[in-house]
Amino acid sequence: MSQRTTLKEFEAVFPKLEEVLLAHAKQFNLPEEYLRWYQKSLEVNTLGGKCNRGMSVPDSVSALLGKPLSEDEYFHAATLGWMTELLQAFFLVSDDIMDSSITRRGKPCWYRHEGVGMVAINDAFMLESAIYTLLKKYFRSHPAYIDFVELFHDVTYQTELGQLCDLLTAPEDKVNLDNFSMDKYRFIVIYKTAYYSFYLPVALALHQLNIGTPENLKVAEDILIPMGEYFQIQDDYLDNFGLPEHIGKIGTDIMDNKCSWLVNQALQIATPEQRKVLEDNYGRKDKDKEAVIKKLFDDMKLEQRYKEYEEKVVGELREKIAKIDESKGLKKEVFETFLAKIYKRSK
Ligand code: DMA
Ligand code: MG
Ligand code: MG
Ligand code: MG
Repeated sequence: MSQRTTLKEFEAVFPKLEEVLLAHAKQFNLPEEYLRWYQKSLEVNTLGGKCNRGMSVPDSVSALLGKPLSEDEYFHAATLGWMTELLQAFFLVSDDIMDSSITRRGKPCWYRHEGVGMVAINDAFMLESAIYTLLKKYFRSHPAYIDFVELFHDVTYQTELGQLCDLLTAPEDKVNLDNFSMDKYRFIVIYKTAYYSFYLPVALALHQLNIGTPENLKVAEDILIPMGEYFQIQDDYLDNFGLPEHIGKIGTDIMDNKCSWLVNQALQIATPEQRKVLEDNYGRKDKDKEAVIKKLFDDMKLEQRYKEYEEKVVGELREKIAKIDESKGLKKEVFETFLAKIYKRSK
């Protein structure tokens, strides 16, 4: 029987990794006060999240082995998990600058911390570099070392492609609703979210166990990419319908002119009058115009539309999972566990 990790157990691994990262920086004679800066950036940006992505690595390794992990297996799986959290930290620090966000995980975004500002850009790069420092330290002699390195590089690039499209479909100065479409939307969310949030943790687990064959990776990708698409649709839904106190961040999609799931759904069903309301109010840095759009989304019953979508997509995902052939080393449980973590999530 496999065993699920707890946030407490997972978080208990972080101090060791932090120590390794600080010792590594110290080797370059980084002055003490800047070492403290790096430490603060690591702690503020990497800790305090739900760690769904990170914990999915040990959970997947345990499910694939069908047994609880030894101390050493757990440490290595959790270390790979923390690398996904570092990648996430790198993306979030940059994403919050680009999206002009206010809060993250219930606190001001890192670039809005006293004295940080645009130093946050370099801090983001250093969070990314930390992945490779840890990978080299703990996995240099693992048979899949180069697969790990290439996986992180490929997934980072895929995420950057998604972010590019997310940003370019949302110009600050000109709103053009014709620019949005569900095809573009799918591209954006698959690349900016699904690869690093869903495919990455499971691919890492497969490589840790040396069963990251092209066949296994392909089966995993075919389920995890649609699962990640669903996850980002939840994120878009929560941006408007979630409670900031509960989701830890204040939604910005309407004011940011984002090609979000909600606006795409609204465009599909809008009457000419409603389309005019969208044209006149969407994507403006103006609280009153944002409120007009929020009201329109309520009137258009987008919350209910989202709930219908959720039931449909979860049914499809469960069907796909049920069809997995477990004879090549993959386990249905890997995907069932991941899906259970996000189904009907409210944060
Ligand atoms: C998330 O997009 C994608 C990345 C790569 C961070 P988002 O801007 O919708 O995320 P959030 O709502 O957390 O700011
Ligand atoms: Mg954002
Ligand atoms: Mg964004
Ligand atoms: Mg969002």
